[in-house]
Amino acid sequence: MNIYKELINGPGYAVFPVENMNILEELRNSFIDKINIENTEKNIEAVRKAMAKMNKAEINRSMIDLLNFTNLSEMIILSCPKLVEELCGTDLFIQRRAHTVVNVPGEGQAKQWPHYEMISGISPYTYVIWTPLHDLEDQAGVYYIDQNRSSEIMHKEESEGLVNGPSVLNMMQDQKPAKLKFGEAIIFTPFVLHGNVTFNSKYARIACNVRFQSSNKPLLQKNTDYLKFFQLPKSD
Ligand SMILES: O=C(O)CCC(=O)C(=O)O
Ligand SMILES: [Fe+2]
Repeated sequence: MNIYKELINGPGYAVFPVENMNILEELRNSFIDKINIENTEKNIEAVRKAMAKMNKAEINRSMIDLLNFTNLSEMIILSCPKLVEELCGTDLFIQRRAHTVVNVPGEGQAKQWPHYEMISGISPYTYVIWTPLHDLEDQAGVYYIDQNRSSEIMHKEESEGLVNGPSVLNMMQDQKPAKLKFGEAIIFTPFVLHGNVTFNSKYARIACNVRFQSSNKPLLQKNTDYLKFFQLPKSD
C-alpha cells in the first residue's frame, strides 16, 4: 500500500524512512547547539541524559532556547520533500513554528493525553510529520489509533456529551508506542487519536513534529499567525 492510501483509506498513519538524512542530522545538530545545556557534551545521548534529570520548570526554561530555531519547520519538510509533494503539491502552508517535544521518564510525566489534531483547530487537509531525534527504546514514543476506531471513539464521546471522558483517558493504559529508529518518521492525519505513556529510562525522549497542508485548500480556523507559506524547491 502506498502512503497516500494508508493515510486516506487505511489506518491514517504510516511509518516511512526520512528521504534526506543529511538534513535530519543537521536538524539534530542544530537542536543540540541551540538547547545549550550547561556542562553537557554536545551529543544527543548526553543531552537526553541531562534532560531526564531536569524538573518541568528547567525543561520549560531550556525550551526558550529553542525559540531561535526558526527554520525547524522547513528542515523537517525538506527532509521528506517527495512525500510532502505527493500529498500536497509544492505550494504549502506549513506550521510557523514546528514543535519539539521533550518527554521525561517516570510516573506522571506523560505529556500528551489521547487527542487528535483537529481539536486544535487545524484544517482537515493537514498532515503531521513526527520524527524522533534518536532511536526510540521501550515505551518512549507515541501510540496511534486507527482513524476509523478513533472516529468511533470520538462519536461515542460526542453522543455522551463528553470531551476526554473515561473511555478516551483509559486508552492511555494499554498502548504500545511505535518504536522508531533515528531516520524514520511517522506521518498522520488530523483524525488519528494519539498520545504518549509513562516510560522508564535514564534518557529523555526528544522528537519534533510539523503540520502542513496544500496552500490551495481552505485553512478554516487557523490563519497566518500559525502558518506560513512555503514552496518546495523544484524536484528534478
Ligand atoms: O511527541 C509526543 O509525545 C506527542 C506528539 C503529538 O501529539 C503530535 O505530534 O501531534
Ligand atoms: Fe498531537
